[in-house]
Amino acid sequence: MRLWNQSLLAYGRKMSAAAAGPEPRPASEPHGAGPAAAGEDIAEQRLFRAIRELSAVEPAVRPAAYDAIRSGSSLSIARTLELFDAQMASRHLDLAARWLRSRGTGYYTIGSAGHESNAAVAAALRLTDPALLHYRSGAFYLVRAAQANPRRNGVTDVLLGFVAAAAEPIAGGRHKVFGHPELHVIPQTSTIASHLPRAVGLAFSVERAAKLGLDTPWPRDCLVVASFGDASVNHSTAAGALNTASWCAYQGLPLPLLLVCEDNGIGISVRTPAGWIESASASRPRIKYFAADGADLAQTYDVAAAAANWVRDRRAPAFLHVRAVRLGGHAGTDVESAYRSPAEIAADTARDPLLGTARLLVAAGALTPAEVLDRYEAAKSRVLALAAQVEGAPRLVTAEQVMAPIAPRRPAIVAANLAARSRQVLPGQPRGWQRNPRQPASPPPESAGPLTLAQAINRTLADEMADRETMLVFGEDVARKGGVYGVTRGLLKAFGSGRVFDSPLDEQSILGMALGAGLAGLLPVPEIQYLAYLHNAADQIRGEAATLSFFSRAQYRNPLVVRVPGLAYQLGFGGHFHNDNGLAALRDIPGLVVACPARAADAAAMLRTCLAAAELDGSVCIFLEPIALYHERDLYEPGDGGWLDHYEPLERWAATHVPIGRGRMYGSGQDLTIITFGNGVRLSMRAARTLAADGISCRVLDLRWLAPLPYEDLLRAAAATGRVLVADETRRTGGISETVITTLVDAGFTGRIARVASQDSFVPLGDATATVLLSEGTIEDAARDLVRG
Ligand SMILES: Cc1ncc(C[n+]2csc(CCOP(=O)(O)OP(=O)(O)O)c2C)c(N)n1
Ligand SMILES: [Mg+2]
Repeated sequence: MRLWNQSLLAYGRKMSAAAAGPEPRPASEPHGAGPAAAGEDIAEQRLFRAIRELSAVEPAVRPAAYDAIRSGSSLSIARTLELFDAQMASRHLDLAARWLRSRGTGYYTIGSAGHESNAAVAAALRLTDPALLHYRSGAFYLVRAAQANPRRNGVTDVLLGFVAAAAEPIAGGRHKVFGHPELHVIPQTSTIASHLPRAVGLAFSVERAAKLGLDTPWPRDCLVVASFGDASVNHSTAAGALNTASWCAYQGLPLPLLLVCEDNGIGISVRTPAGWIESASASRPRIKYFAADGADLAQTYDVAAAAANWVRDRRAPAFLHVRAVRLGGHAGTDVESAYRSPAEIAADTARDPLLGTARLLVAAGALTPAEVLDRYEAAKSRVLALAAQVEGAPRLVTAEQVMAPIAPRRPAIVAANLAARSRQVLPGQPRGWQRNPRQPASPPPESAGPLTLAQAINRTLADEMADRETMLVFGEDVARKGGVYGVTRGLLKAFGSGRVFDSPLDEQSILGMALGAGLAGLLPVPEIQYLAYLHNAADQIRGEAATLSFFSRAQYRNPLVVRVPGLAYQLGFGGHFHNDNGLAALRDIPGLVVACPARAADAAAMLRTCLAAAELDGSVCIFLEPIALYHERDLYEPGDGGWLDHYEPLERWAATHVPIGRGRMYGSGQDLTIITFGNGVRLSMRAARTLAADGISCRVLDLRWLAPLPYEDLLRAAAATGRVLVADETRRTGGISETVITTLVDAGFTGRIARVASQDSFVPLGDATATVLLSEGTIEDAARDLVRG
């Protein structure tokens, strides 16, 4: 034990002299350090000195465990001692992290030192209040772990995270995050504030579920707690989330959300202006502001309890501002002395939450200073003993192990779900859509004649909403207006404002709402009004939705189908933002499903597949709808109705099921395979007809799924003719054709390949549009070159 302390202290000394930069690999460093290092951890020495100097009260009789720690506080002495133990264990976890790092066995050193009063916030809440936590939440986590039944050893959980052990309970060695389903702590990414839109969405959704008579994983009176740092408040994601919380509460929507700002006055090296958090947060409409001194555990507990009661009882948001300090720099690699004066650093020690709690306990006569120090050393021994035990824990060793939870898929179960629904209702019997009391008796869509793409999506949404009671449709203009293109028309009337509603104009909030809804057990189908506007909120897909399963070993999932009208060729409504044809930002996200139906029949089947996959497997799906094809009716000639499809009756849904990653072949031409998707399907089919007149017979493969690509279909289609032309409406750089060709080459295709794509340009207004977009003529020319050239 002594040796560990010494090596740990030596490491602290070494790091204070190290240069700033990425975490060093201490491979060359000897394990352990000499006894000369002992006693050089300055911050700890200052803490010891301050504790020794506390003026001890020696009451004739020790106070009772249930006595208040201080007159007027609702925190008892017994509870203070428990929380003090959690605070100290958290502090020792920070030191253990640095010690493990110094030995090359740990990989994460961002600590909680100075923030340990969040133990009191945890104590003021319930185990079953879902928590989305800041990365300095060690003490909060330990208190939560102790609240569990049976009680968990949170220290071991955190240590396993430091060493990236496969047995770590939440991320299984994939990251160091605070999380555990039994503790209702949902893991967060390192992207500051990115969890706040989800937290707002979760608070909204627990209430919305109750309104709809649906269960969530949490009790009816739960609240959602989300914590974050002071610098994070400046992030536009935080600003958007706070605004949306305010926007909801302002119009009386219930939103039980406790926002906890742990304000240490600095973000890495950038100071937060004095008074800024209070000024920026105390006057937000309908978000009640509370403030507490994090150096004072009793005050923090009392204020946190008041804030929690306020949120729980009123089902309204509150902002709890806890003033903290940051001890030991931003992370183990941070040389704080480069940007803070010694006096500033020393001043923080006086506000050390451990000292504050020691002061409370000594003043109450519950402990003497010597007993505090003994307790501190005992806690250190326990944590370091556990740290030594986890050092050799097995890690993830194969890519398969690492990747297993990215997007677990069970296509057979998805297909069976659709088949079971086919069997549920006999032909001729009313089904969900018609049984819905809000739905005026209307003929089923299959008897309505051939439909456009937009109509088919509309009818499918209605059919699915009727059968899937957890499904919500929301976004900008989707409810009252029924969508900019009418795709959600009639849904509000049929299913009510509890399930179909307009959102504020903030894509991050829309997606965050969806992420929260998914966690609450709902099936969110948000709409992002145009593909161009997905980009300003892309992190909610890339960083949040797509990673949750990965960082939680699939214990948490993000069932999600985001409808995104997009792509180009809109006549009369031009310009880049309504014709964005860039998909690169979606294509590289591990596990993400990107569906792109070109016609009505595929849209209906693929949307059903996405919804079933989201509900059953937690799949994160982007449903990309080519706007230019929404209302298209014809294929070759005006009036031919070649782009319309009949809506399949329910009893044929199993037979017409389109699994994720299956393409669709048109024709059986022998000269050339055109591989395409979206608008390119119609362009290519028209080109193929012209080419046929020239004696070139083509087949056209519609990929339908842009992620994952229909691998088997792709290879089969290419092999069928030995010549492949990729007709890609996205840009040449980063577009779909890059991945199609790479896939074929990787698979050993040795035939001829060429591609035509849109220019690496933004899309201009007016007739100039045609100069940058893939055209039918370009496809024809390239096909002739490929076959004859
Ligand atoms: C979006 C984003 N930008 C930058 C970073 C890098 N970064 C990590 S922590 C941090 C400062 C956060 O400060 P604050 O919110 O005050 O939390 P504290 O570390 O002080 O507790 C920064 C800039 C990040 N993680 N996420
Ligand atoms: Mg800070």
